[in-house]
Amino acid sequence: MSGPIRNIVILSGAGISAESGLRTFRASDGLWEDHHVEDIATPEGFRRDPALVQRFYDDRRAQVRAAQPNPAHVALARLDREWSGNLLIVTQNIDDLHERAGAARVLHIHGEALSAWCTACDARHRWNDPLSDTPPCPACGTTALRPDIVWFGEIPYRMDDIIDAIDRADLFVSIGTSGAVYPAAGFVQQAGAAGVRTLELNLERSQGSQWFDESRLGPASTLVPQWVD
Ligand code: BJW
Repeated sequence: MSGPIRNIVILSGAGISAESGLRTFRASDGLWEDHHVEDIATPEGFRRDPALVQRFYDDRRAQVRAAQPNPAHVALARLDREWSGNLLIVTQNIDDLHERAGAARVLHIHGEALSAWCTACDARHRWNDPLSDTPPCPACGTTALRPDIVWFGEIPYRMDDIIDAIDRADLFVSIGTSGAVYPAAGFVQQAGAAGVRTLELNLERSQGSQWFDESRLGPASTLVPQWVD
């Protein structure tokens, strides 16, 4: 790509929230360590043992609420406020730290911890409380609420909007993600094929590192403010 940058797509992952005290997935002390991923993060696991999955996400909701945005979230929020071109933060994270730092143009491809989805009437509700209490859906009264999370085998949210934004971008920046989970892991290749410049900011090289034009390695709380400045 050459010429001025107007349109930016940012992909964030668990690494951007690590310094806010939220565990990543694939570290040695990662989130799945105490559980089999297929028991927690699949629709089949939820059908087998809904109480286990609801308790896991009740805990995650509490952790998210206790965490605070770090300098990486704050820097992206400033970029979002000040950038007059198109900008989209596609986050794989279910926390709301981008929004609490002040970013508005955020899309949660894997859902949100603080949202509940009623599988009976399809309503979504802002949710702070435990779902393991089997509360009724405020819209239809049935007890069919589940975490509003995209599990393995489910279709990530807003894929068409994301694909369009990447195709129109001048710059694609990936922050704090291992590149292990598709389709998000494939966005860099889509960007490259569309002639979009690609940059990764991560603690270590991600699985798709070879697809990026440039990789900067270090903690997000340092690299992201440096890049935004
Ligand atoms: C730091 C740092 C610091 C640490 N500073 N950095 C192709 C091939 C093979 C399989 C598939 C395929 N396509 C699809 C699949 C199946 C599957 C998949 O990808 N499996 C793989 C395991 C191979 N994908 C799916 O099932 C997806 N659905 C799907 O594909 O539907 C079909 C379809 C798609 C599109 C159109 C039409 C149809 C759904 C995936 C759902 C993922 N859900 C989860 C859990 C839910 C949320 C939750 O509970 O929180 O999402 S899994 C989990 O992984 C979570 C994360 O969002 C996601 C990504 O993890 P992330 O963010 O990268 O975290 P880590 O821990 O892996 O990495 C952290 C990184 O940060 C590391 O690199 C660190 O070094 C770094 N770091 N500290 C900077 N301070």
